Amino acid sequence: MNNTLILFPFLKNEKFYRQPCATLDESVALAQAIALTVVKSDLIPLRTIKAPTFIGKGAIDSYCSFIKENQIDVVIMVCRLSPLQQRNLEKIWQTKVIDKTALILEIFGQRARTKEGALQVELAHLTYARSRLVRSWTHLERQRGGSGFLGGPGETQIELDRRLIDEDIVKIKKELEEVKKTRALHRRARKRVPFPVVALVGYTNAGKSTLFNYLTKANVFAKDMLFASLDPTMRQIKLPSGQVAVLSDTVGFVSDLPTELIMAFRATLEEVLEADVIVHVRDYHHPDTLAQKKDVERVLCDLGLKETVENELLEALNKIDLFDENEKNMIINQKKRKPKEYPISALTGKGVDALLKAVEETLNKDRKTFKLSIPVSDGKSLANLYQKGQIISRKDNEKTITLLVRLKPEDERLFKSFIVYSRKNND
Ligand SMILES: Nc1nc2c(ncn2[C@@H]2O[C@H](COP(=O)(O)OP(=O)(O)O)[C@@H](O)[C@H]2O)c(=O)[nH]1
Ligand SMILES: [Mg+2]
Repeated sequence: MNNTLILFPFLKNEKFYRQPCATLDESVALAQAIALTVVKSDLIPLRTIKAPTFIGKGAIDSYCSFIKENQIDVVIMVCRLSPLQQRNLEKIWQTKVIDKTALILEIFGQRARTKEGALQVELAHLTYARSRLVRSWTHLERQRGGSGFLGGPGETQIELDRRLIDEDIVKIKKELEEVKKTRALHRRARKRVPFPVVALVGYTNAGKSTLFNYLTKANVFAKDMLFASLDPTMRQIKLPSGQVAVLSDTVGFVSDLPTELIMAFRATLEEVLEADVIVHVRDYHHPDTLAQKKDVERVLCDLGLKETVENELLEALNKIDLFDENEKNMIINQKKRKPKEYPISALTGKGVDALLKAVEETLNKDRKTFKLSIPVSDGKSLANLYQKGQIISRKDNEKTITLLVRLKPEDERLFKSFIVYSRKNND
């Protein structure tokens, strides 16, 4: 139902900031982020852009039979198509064709977790639809109870007249104003997740989902449930000492993000403001890895996380397996390595333990250490303690269990009656 062909047409003579294959890889990761099955992805070098169809007739024809044989449901053109080009390609290929902006809009639409995020995405979508006069893709359609994601060509086309769009835009802008006014309130209300949140941020294709899967696979919780069914990008994990946290895979940064999507992107990323620890997953093997790092940090700072970026952002230098032995050793042993950088391979799991340990340490930075004595019979409090705190040691006596544990200040009162003594963390 969602077989996808991805094509990246680029001008041969144009100097590119990024390597075309890196852009293509990124687009594949983008498509996978909304569970499309990428059957094939190709670069299409162009001498010129053809006004009616963007790419030339030769290239178009060469995909006709492929699209048919592989039952391609959607072709993603990694470029900006005019409505006419899009329509013409759909006519020739007899399948749905979308461009990069529409793909990203779809991802943002699925990933917006806050009211503000959803509204910003809606606004970007309307603006996009308006700029193309009448074209729209799935986002609006679903809201209107249409046939849903990626139906057959033709049927997903909705004609929205410009006046209607304008009315919607005005309405949404008003709502946005309202939401912004009460933003802090909303945030506080949402802070109900009973466990600390660890957010993975970084560029698309850096390996966030691979790391997410690696970490959650080893941690299948019988009652993972709060989120699993609702939201595949949030899962419970167990940290090395047994403490429970929620891992959140955030929406990825995108190279050359279309400017009209910037606001929507930031609003969608705002969930990181609620994280207790942020892990910046970097594709350390990517030629632009430094530029990407700066980009991510700048956006985080803009979101109000300057303090975090400077003091406690953890960096996962991912894809370490792609370096040869010498390089790898150099990276791992680098003397000047900042304490917050952790070379890992999300694919093989190398280095992930050290990263997790750092996550736990960061999380517990401002916790106090307590010595507690809990009656053996009070299994409930004990279980609660294991979820809330970081257990340092445990000694089982006949009637009581004595534990050294780190707790957040706000959880202290829960275990007040069991406290033998407490001390500030000095590690
Ligand atoms: N060699 C290697 N490839 C990786 C590693 N982590 C992720 N990848 C690959 O990078 C691509 C993008 O990964 P993904 O997790 O989807 O990135 P995301 O967009 O940040 O979620 C996939 O093809 C992964 O298999 C790694 O540690 N080593
Ligand atoms: Mg991903």
